[in-house]
Amino acid sequence: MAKKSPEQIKAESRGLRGSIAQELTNSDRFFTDEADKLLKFHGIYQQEDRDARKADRTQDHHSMMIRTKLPGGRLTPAQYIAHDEVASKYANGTLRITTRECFQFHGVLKGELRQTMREINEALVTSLGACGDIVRNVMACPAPTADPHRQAVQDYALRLSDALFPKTNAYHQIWLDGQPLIDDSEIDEPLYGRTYLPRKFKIGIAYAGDNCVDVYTHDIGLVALFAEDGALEGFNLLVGGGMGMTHNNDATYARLGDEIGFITPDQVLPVVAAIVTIHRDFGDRENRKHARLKYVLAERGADWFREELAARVGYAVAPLRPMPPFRVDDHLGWHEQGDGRWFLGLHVESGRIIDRGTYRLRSGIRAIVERFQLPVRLTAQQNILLTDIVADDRAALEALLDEYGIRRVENISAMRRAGLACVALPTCGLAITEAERVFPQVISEFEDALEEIGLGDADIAARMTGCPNGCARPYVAEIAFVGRSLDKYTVFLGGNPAGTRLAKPFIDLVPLAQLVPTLRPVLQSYRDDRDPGESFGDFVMRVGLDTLREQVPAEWRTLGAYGD
Ligand code: SRM
Ligand code: SF4
Repeated sequence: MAKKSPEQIKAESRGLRGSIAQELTNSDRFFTDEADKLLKFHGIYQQEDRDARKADRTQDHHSMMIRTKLPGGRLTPAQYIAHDEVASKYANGTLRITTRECFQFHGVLKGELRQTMREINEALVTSLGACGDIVRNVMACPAPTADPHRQAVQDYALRLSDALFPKTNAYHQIWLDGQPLIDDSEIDEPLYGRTYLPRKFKIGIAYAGDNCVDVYTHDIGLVALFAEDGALEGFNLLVGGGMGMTHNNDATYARLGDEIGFITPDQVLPVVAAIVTIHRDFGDRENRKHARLKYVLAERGADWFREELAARVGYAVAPLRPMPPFRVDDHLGWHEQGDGRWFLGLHVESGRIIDRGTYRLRSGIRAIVERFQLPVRLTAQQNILLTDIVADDRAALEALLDEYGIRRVENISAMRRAGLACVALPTCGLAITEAERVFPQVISEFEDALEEIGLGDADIAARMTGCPNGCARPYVAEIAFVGRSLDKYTVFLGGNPAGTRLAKPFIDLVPLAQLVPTLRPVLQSYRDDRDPGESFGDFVMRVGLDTLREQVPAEWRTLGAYGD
């Protein structure tokens, strides 16, 4: 029998049911391909531990990754503790903060999947729509604030999430009721329709001036603008950003969102919903590598898009308003919230909340959240903010950080703070190279090199991904290492610290061990020839990649797939 296309599987799924419930009751350790595709909409990825598979091909190594959906990255103390419990009981004992302010569990066995999902749900957290061809977790700047206007901006993450939530009751029936199956009645998805979206769809909300969510990289970016008295005026609307691409395929590319116009607060929900329908109706349903909204924008143009949007909402959006320049605030360290309380941003290397030797980050955060009952927020840089801390508790909290060996941000280099790495091996089925597991060492090498050449604690944003899909948004970093072939990376340079410019391919097929040594002469040039206050990314673009390429060994200079 011919394999069904993703579109056919969605169309025949009866509101994302397919055969998931039946397959849950069999003794197989894995789901069929069709069920696997639908599971993604429920926030579940079927994976195989690639280390284990390499070591022993005679055994089955399937397990599930579950991604919980946390609009604006927010969790109550009880929700955080529930996540921590699930990580111990059903997953691999770690919690993974994602680049979209969600949590992921890795290593959940199929036989325990339903119970795991129930326990997540009991904490009033869902995973429906965390993955799949649908609107994903809506991100917003997570920094707590007592300013009601800024809070209103953050609340849009929740409001948009609710408004764009799928209507199917399959999630409830499969995971929570646990009935064999179930209700085949026609499900009305007024927004999505029977085939949902052609591809994933992402929304990020930033405050003007703080680009901590990489607002130009989403399908829709909203930039909140405030009047002089602090009131929320509305949002500049950016559409058609995206990072994913494929090596050796020029038809795929990373793209920054187009600046479409300005919308008032009451226009946000209808405009965003209308844009989702534009993707639904115009996104490519034949070729998944060409299905994101960014290709509609790139091919039809921003003017066409404005007209199409106006036709759907009944008015034209106003012209873009001036914005102050962006910078990126990572929100780490101690900050006042404005209501007499404090929040503390803790650095989480590559987002992995884990206990390792005397560094007991997971136990420490759990102990702190439990003892002080602190709400938690996750950041787009894969870090965690402990919030609503009363001043009198600060000393006791600091003592707990010491007890659990948790480093303060003051003791972490600027480069490590700014770095991001995707999950990659061993769980990601698409990884070509390592990322999360090797990135800390790459940063250590940078720290040594910077020290040796006299650049000290230079603030350079580097990111690493195990393939070109771009999960750590590498193409807006000043330096990006993108998995290319076994243990070899394409190096991109020239994003800016504000995250508003795309980096360009610099050198190719560089082995992991050669990444930092190869870039050393470029860092030396930066030391010698930079203008006062000039960032590394700006320096690279001013001097030019061709000039800098002359400084690296000839063997890495051929850009092959990327042309030159
Ligand atoms: Fe991603 C696929 C992990 C953010 C672009 N991404 C995957 C999968 C599910 C692999 C798969 O399809 O089998 C990875 C699971 C790895 C694992 O073992 O956990 C994966 N993506 C992640 C996370 C966990 C990376 C991280 O280290 O934090 C992020 C989860 C975000 C979330 O909570 O929703 C994650 N992925 C991103 C981002 C960044 C963002 O959204 O801000 C991007 C680039 C932005 C974009 O979408 O353009 C991104 N992921 C992709 C793509 C390429 C999409 C494309 O348009 O080409 C894929 C592959 C695909 O969809 O076919 C992918
Ligand atoms: Fe996997 Fe590639 Fe995403 Fe990294 S960038 S998590 S390797 S899909």
